[in-house]
Amino acid sequence: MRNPSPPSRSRTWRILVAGALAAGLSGCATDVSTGFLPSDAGVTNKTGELIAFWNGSWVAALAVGVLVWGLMIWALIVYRKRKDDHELPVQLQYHVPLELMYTVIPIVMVGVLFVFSQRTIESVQAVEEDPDLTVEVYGKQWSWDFNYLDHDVYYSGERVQLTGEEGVADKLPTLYLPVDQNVQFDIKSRDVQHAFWIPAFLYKTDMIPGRTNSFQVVPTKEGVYMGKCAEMCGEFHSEMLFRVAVVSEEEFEAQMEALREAGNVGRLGDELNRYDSEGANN
Ligand SMILES: [Cu+2]
Repeated sequence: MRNPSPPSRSRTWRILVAGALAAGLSGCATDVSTGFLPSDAGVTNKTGELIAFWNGSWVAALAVGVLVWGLMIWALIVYRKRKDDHELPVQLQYHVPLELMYTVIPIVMVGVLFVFSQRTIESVQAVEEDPDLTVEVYGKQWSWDFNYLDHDVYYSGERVQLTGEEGVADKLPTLYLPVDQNVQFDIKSRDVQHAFWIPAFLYKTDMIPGRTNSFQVVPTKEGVYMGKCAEMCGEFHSEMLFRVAVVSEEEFEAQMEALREAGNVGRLGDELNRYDSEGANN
């Protein structure tokens, strides 16, 4: 006699399937057009092409997947072992045309992906001679220093303490950027390796002691975005957070003025680094 499966197991399955469906559907509801990236095409001058590249890669991968799965399923069904069939099927090892085909096709596919990747990287990494603004960012265990070089003012962040209380987000170090201006970032570290990441900008770069990594971006949409360290950098790595406020030019100038009035004049440079010129940590 067949044992019916216990009701608890079928219920578990139903819950799992419903959960997966709900997650899938709510995911679809957020934004398929951005490929579920935490951004949209208008956030910076570069998010549009990054999203297009991401989505294009998914479409290409899915097309290849469907073709391969289709061929596999077709072969499984058509060439399955039938009753009274005890002979080996035709063996095709050392079939040169076939082997050439499955060598050449993947090379062509990787080549196409390479060309599109290279084009996108070149465009995203492109820098102009004369940025509108230069911000020097230092990562430090476990916060951030922002030097607004053109205004000769600075902001020195402190570690966020995630105590579970409300209102922590309001106290995060905030990086102010004027909308529609080309900002150059000079990215550095005071101690160990960190990574400067603004998910909504779809851009992340390493902060390496003794090195400066630069990039430029034009934020094109006012708003407040989250930033974080994306390189495990010690005990309080998870509290190395900041906010990015993309504001109007007037608001930006007012914030620079506020820093000046608070006495934050000048630049917090390499003299505050924790390693010496040989790169050894002090
Ligand atoms: Cu860090």
